[in-house]
Amino acid sequence: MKKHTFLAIDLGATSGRSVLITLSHGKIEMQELTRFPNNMLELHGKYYWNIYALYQYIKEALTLCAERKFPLESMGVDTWGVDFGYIAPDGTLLGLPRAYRDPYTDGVPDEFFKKISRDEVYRLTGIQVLNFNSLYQLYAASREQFAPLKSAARILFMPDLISYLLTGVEVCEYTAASTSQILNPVTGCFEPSLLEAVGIPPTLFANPVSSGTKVGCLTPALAMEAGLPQLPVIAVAGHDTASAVVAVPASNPNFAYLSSGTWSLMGIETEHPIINNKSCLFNFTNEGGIEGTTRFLKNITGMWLVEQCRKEWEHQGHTYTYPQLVEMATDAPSFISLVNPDDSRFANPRSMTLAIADYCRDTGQPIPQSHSQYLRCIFESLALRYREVLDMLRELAPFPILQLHVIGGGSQNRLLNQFTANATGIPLKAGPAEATAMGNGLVQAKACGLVADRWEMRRMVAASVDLTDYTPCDTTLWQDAYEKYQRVILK
Ligand code: LRH
Repeated sequence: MKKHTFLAIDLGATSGRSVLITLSHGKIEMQELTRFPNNMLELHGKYYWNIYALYQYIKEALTLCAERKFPLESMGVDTWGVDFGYIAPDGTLLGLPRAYRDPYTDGVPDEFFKKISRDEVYRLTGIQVLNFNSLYQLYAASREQFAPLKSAARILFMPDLISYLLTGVEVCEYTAASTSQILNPVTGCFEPSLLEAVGIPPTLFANPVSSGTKVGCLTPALAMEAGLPQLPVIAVAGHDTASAVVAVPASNPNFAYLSSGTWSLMGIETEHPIINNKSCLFNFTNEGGIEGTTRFLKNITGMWLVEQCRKEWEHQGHTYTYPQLVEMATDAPSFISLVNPDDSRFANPRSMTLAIADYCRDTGQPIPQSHSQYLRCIFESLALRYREVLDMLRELAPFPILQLHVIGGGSQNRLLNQFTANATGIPLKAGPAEATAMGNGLVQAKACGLVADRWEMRRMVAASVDLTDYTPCDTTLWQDAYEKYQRVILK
């Protein structure tokens, strides 16, 4: 097989990167080209994404590709879920997309359920209720009379919006659209009754297309400025978690994954959506995967807790690398204080350390006394929450779960991996850390006929990266800790 090279643009809610993915002789090579920050922008009490800055960073990556003469076959963009931008009838982008941590959706789901009940919304969409889902953002925007919504002719989800800036072509890619809670996973279409309840016309959304569809080519002006030919842009699995799941190095379906980044997404891949009373009660979601699969999963607040503490400490003059943070936690005493990572006070607090301290005080536990103790508390609590969610998943899964794959940046955290294996009692395989960018590149490879399906992609991933196995140990200690955790979260 000759070499084939693809450009993956992977945008997360705290940083973005451009990565070169090269396939040759059944193996994948990766080269990170650029990495750049992605920060929410507060403007007059509203929170936005600076999409113009993101566009600029992507342009710089394209220019670099031209300068270094990389023989790109195509490019693709994946981003975090749920957010979107508004496009005017003449094609103009109507300002900056709102950021999902903008508190404009606080309490909005309950308002919306007065129009259509929570159970009915879940029955129609199979999507977990999170106040920031696009459905509630649109309802909040409509109640706010948000001007861009009033003037919009089209709504584009983040990956599609970036692809639109690059090509001038509007598409609606399925995996990204599936996170909105407006799409019906059984019909594959936007749900008219939900759109009506929000008070917006169905024409605002294009019909969803599957991952791997060609969007178009770079606009002539952009291609010329970057010094590239008119590169094809592929609608990859636009939702970053969907791209990550593509690159789970599994050889059979009996696995669960934990995509570990700012969020921890724990779930399984299924042939059909699972929508029943229990999945509704446990608030599990049925997001779209590639090849018609369902990503049946649950959001868990992940490295966000660490990222926010780290930022705070940096402002106070203490800068730590990730490996340092892990080392600090390793040396701290175990099981002093535990928190529920998904407690709402951790969603967007002014100070994460104060929020953790408050939680410990309110639940009658010692307040962490050092940075190391905060970190230990976070990592142990995450592992215990993973156990809780994996137990729910085992109840809901149509097959036995025999292996947990931890993928994404968080899979490099050896301490947390061991804690997770101990807490869940399941064999754990860690890697690849750059699953999202790999999945992005692999869907491009499939679009040009180089790979047959996701199982071939996964074989290639397994053959190309170093994976680390973790075997559960100290299980009695962790069982006791889990019982303590359960008492704490009930307080
Ligand atoms: C992870 C993620 C997750 C969504 C959240 C908004 O990056 O895409 O799957 O729920 O961001």
